[in-house]
Amino acid sequence: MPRLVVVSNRVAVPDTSGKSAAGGLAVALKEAFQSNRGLWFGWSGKVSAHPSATPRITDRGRVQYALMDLSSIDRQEYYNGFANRALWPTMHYRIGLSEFSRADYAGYLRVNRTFANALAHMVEPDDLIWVHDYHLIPLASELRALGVRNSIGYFHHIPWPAPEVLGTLPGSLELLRTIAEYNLVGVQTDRDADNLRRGLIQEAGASPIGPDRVGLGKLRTRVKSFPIGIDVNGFQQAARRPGSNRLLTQTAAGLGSRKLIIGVDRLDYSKGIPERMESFERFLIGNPDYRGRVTYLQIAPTSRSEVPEYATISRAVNETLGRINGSLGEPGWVPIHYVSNSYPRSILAGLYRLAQVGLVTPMRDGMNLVAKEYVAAQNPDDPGVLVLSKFAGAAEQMTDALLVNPNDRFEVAEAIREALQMGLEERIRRWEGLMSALRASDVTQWAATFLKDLKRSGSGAGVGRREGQEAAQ
Ligand code: ADQ
Repeated sequence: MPRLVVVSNRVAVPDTSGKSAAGGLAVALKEAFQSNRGLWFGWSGKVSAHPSATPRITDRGRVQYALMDLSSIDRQEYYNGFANRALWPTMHYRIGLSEFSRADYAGYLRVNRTFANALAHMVEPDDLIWVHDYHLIPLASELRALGVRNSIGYFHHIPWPAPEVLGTLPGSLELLRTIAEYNLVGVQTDRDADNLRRGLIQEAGASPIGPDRVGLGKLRTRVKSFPIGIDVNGFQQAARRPGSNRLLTQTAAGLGSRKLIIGVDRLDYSKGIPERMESFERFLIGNPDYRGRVTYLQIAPTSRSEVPEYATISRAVNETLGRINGSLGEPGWVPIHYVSNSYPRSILAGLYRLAQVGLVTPMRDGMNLVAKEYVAAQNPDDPGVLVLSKFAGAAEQMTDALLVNPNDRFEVAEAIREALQMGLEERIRRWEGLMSALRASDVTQWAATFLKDLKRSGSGAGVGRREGQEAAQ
């Protein structure tokens, strides 16, 4: 079995008892790491005045964790800057929010080169290398320049936009050329795969080779969708025996005969939280008999607080929340409850199960795991209804949800009404359809399928390397 080398911006190191970290990727890789030796490489999340050029190694059983610190300028330019102020908004079709700076872009390329230099020394000839997400698009190109011939795959967790949108970002042509250095590129949906292939062909001059391969010079790359899933059984079990905490017990006790609508998101403008609150407001205005009979709980932990656009969305959420609760609330009833903490999976699962409606209305999302978690957590005999944005990647598989355009407050308000009034028979029929979609691609299968395809996508020797380039090893 070849060793599996995973590279991601952040690394989930298990604690000393060997207990796995809870993140989605950690769960996805658990099985892969059980059958293969493994190395997981990435940023420690820490800033240091003099970061070392070599990683700190932590051994946990068969897996080594290799962590790099960043300087504060690296964090600013690579992470807060190009990745989160330029790439993130552009990839989410928000070109008006994209802030490009040459210094940030140079920092992004510099950190990718630093990571490649550190990783290249650790790579063994048969290793299978799997790189994750938009922070690290140029990594394969930097590794190839150092003579690394291994099979290298990349999975893109966020949307890949149409070429007309990506093309607005300076540097995007270079990114397209560097992505062609991967043997396999995975995206969340067929639409993303189509967008990326079109970008490679129309902008970077690649030629199509069969349905999912393109050639650029001597490089051959497969571009395919691998919709990410969740740990379906784990979530179901957690929902049957939820943990206990104040939010869960107070929410359950405070509801009485009221119905619950739930939203759970990182606080991010791509998630459409103020727009969702306005849709709920529209629903209450159009259906006054529901006032006092339904509560909307929004859980949204703060994220990326150093990036200015995230302070703006935080203000927008607070203003919208205050306005709606002020104008529509009544003594003894607050329409929207808002909390900004993170909660363990067992608590989230319990909250999902309490809610008659899961309101998942991002303006744009790579996949959206909350939609899947909400469905998995439902009581099969009395399931709630998922209202899902058609701009979430999850909508491609979850066609039994009530699919909505999150920009249309009236349409979302109408879907909320339909969800709250839906009869048991239809709820069960839709939920069963959604569960079979979830089971068809759970997170362990997702990782296994990607790795199987990566193994088949070429050894890397002579494939995916620049013309005339000599191997350094
Ligand atoms: P995210 O943008 O973070 O992920 P999402 O897919 O919804 O979006 O995943 C969020 C995860 O965080 C879920 O597992 C959720 O349970 C958890 N979470 C949210 N709020 C929480 C809270 N208060 N406490 C604890 N946990 C909380 C990116 C892309 C997505 C893509 C994923 C995976 O933006 O489109 O689905 O990666 O590829």
